[in-house]
Amino acid sequence: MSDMTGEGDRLPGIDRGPPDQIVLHADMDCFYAACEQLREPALRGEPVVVGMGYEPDATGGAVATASYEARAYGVESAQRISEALERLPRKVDAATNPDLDVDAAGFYRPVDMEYYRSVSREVRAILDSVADTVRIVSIDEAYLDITTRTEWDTAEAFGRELKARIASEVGIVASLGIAPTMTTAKIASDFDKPDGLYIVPPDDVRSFLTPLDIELLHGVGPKTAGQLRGEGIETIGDLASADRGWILDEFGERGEQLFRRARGEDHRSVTPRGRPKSLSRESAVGSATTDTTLLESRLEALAESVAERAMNKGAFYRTIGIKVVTPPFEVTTRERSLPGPVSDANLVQEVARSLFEEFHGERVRKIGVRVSNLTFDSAEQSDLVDWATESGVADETDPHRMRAGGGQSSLGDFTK
Ligand code: TTP
Ligand code: MG
Repeated sequence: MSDMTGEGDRLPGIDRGPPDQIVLHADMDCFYAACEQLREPALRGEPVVVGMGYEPDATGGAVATASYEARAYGVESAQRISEALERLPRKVDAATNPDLDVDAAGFYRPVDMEYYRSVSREVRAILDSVADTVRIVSIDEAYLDITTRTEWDTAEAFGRELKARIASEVGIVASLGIAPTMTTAKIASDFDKPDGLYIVPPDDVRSFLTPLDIELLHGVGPKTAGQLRGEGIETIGDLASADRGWILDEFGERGEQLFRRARGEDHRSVTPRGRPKSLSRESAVGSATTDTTLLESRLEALAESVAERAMNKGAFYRTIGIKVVTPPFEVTTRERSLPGPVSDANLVQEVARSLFEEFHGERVRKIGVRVSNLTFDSAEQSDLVDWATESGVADETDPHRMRAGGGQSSLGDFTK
């Protein structure tokens, strides 16, 4: 489900994400190979392949990554080692085999995760020091919220300085993208790789995205790309100007999300991993139904499941909401805030049922439950019991249609 909060006051077509957000996406160049070159300076500037199974007696194995010098020979991540060796023989083999050219050979090294993790931690310490919030995505990739740390005019200098710090204090190269949204920042960090630094100020987002291949859009894998290409949609711009109704028919709610992202709209803000802004569960009912009993029991199960997830994460919530989808794709959300943070499955069920009352009799094809306004400190839990009768209860029912792209996506396709 998407982020339901604070979105009702923006006009269509001019919203580019949370106001004034500056997002930096960092992705290290050929990370494992860069680590090997850091540890073994003789490898710098050389073709280096990191992987398993290249020893003479080994049979299987794949390339984890290759230095850019090795990529020039056609070696790439996920390739079979046997294929990599055909393109780029090992130096040690070339030295003793007169049929091989030692100048067109490379260094092969096994994967050493422990070492790469230690390098990653050094990079993270620098990232933490220059950002308000850092979301770690993988061992070599992170999003930074740098909104209060720079301005658009100084973003490039900020990026240059960060790259220089990572190079001098750790000794590896980071490619950076800076943009008003996470989607665009990620594309930007890849755009100028290796040793990249690419800034996309708010006014340039649409023109930056328009000519790019559809597959560069976050959430579009090879399968979706194939489907889109079959319809003549090759670029992000093609998708942005495609017929919205057709996209919804073809891809459902996910289509709505992709359509918005293609148009440069992405409401996610950078949150640290493991500390989501909301937790949600939703479920489609076979074919749309008006059966209140069935829908309520579905809603209760979802409420219980969300409450359990929150409890497992040690999260307390102050806001409980529901999402109701009526055919074809009309999404409505309602939510209610409590005076203080709680963790109580019965309460989630009770509020969800009460919010659902206004939909009794409507045909519904999908429903969802969401808790938000999360806190993770148990000391903050309110001991409030009968919240509903307290005078401080606010009903923050949100009449606006839910927007795609925020918070916890039930589609799970934006963590690619
Ligand atoms: P990536 O950032 O995708 O790749 P990279 O850092 O090697 O190269 P670049 O960013 O310059 O394009 O992945 C980070 C690390 O994850 C990579 O160094 C090795 C590992 N990895 C694998 O083990 N298998 C894979 O298929 C991929 C893509 C990466
Ligand atoms: Mg990388």
